[in-house]
Amino acid sequence: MNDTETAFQRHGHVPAPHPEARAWVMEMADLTQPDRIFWCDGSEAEKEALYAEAVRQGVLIRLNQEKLPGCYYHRSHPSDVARVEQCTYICSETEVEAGPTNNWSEPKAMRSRLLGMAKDSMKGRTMYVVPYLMGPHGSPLAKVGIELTDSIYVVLNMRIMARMGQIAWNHLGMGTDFNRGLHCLLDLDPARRLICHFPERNEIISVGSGYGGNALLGKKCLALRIASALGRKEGWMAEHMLIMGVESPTGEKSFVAAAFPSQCGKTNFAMLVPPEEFKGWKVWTVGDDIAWMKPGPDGRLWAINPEAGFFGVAPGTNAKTNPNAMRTIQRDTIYTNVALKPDGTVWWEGHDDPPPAECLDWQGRPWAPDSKEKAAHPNSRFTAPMVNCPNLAPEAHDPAGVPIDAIIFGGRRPNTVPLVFQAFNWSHGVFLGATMGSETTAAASGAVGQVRRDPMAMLPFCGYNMGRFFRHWLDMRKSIKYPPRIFHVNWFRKDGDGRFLWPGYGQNMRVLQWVFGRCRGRSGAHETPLGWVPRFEDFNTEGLAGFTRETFEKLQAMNADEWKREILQQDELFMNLYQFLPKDLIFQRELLVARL
Ligand code: GTP
Ligand code: SPV
Ligand code: MN
Repeated sequence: MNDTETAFQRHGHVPAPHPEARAWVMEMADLTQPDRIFWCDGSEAEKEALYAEAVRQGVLIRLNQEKLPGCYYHRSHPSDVARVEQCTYICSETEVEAGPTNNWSEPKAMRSRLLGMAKDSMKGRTMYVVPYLMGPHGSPLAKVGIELTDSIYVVLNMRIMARMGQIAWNHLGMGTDFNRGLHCLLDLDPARRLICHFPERNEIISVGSGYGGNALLGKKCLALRIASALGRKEGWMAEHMLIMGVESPTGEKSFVAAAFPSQCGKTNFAMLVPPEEFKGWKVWTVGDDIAWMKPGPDGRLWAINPEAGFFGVAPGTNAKTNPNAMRTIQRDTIYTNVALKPDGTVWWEGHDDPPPAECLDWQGRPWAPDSKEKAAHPNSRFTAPMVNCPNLAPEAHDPAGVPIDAIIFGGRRPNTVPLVFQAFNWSHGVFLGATMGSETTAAASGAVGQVRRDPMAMLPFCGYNMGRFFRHWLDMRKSIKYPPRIFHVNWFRKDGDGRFLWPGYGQNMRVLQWVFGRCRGRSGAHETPLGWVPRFEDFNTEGLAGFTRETFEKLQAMNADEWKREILQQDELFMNLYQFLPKDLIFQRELLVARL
């Protein structure tokens, strides 16, 4: 045994201080029969031992440590590169509780089926015990989870994405309120892949996938599906939202939360760098994927980012589109399913560097610029600690969170939906979120580019009945004295030739500035059937070369025929949810039809 292995082995004897947690770990170990149990403590020494072990096993490749210090490379199984919505289940006591938009399975039967699959599955392997904290230590909103996994890759990702190790035991104390997550790789056979949630037991069992949202149980499983169900009971909200701060040249600061579906621009918007013309404006990142929000004693809505890292989309990320992300991922980052260059650095489509003359693609096959296939998988990702982010808001660590002034909904729509409009009021804003549509992306397995309804960007993540989720949104208004203003955006509208009409990325600052002004009663607007919109005069186009009134009008256009079709598509979702749909939303639909 070499030194690394000795250090690695030693952790097998760290005891859990918590009797109830320990009993559950032992019960799961009895079932899965690992050769050894590794209790993660979250320390630096442990981190080094884990990386060394992952490299030894061939799970990770150490990247060029001069150019990318602390960075590693991973390829997942080619059939295991995205979330799998068809294998994701909400196992609540009743089917009604899960609602028409979720897969449901009877909890007892599903649980025994899963435990049957997990039985003996860790023989010859290590079971890692990963205690983790979602949210800043000491925050009343923070939650503890324990993930048991036989994937060292999952452990190293969880270590970046959550506050992992001793800090979680400290937060838990002798409390018994923790999420139980069991994760088994099995043989990665897609036919034996199941991601199951038991909201009533605060439990998650995931088998057969080692990828992202399927396997990092703190993220979509706990922080969205389980947490959304808890939030409804306890009067708070768990949302698929980025959180960002905007500061004006005079030092006024507002915080914004925005829900865009997977691969629709949250990371990019959260890390936005204002264009040069915006002298003195600053944007701060609080989070890029998940927000937990609760009314505060001051009557405002307060939000924390439960995560500690970014699991971001690599393709399209470069120094022009997202310089803050590029700087964030220069160190201590795990790259998954991107291309590997001969010098031990990485590349993807839309990288700053030109396509490498030669490299290995995401499946490890030789790739050259004339290759027909993509070098990086469209859902390839980086896992990076948030403390690396140059514009990280100091408030990201604040247990109290940040007060939200604006909520923005948005989707990926090549037509129909204007660049920006504002809801008339909270109920209308909830209607805008509830009726949101967006093109599907590579973040989930299945067809890409098809418009579907994705209410509040939560279709794959709401842990209970979507109709009741809308009701909860409407009800929240009663406990928020100063509700955030609600907006809708679409960065993705195209012209007749299929080109984006809006430059996007840093230029989204112009939309943000209008939103900021609206929250302070400053920006002008005029009323339309869809909501309040900026006139050309109300919208800052200074320095935006070649951007004319005509382009602006194309971006903001509301076409009656397109909107007829849109309302019919919205009706489909409403019909599906009919018996659970709050009357207010049906009323909002009638009002919209009347206005149009
Ligand atoms: P998840 O991590 O899957 O939840 O995604 P996300 O919402 O954080 O999406 P992300 O910011 O990673 O963006 C996904 C893709 O959209 C990337 O390829 C971006 O380059 C692209 N994108 C982001 N913002 C814009 C924009 O303003 N305009 C255009 N045209 N594309 C954008
Ligand atoms: C998403 O799909 O919305 C993600 C990536 O943020 S995953 O963690 O895989 O869910
Ligand atoms: Mn996401």
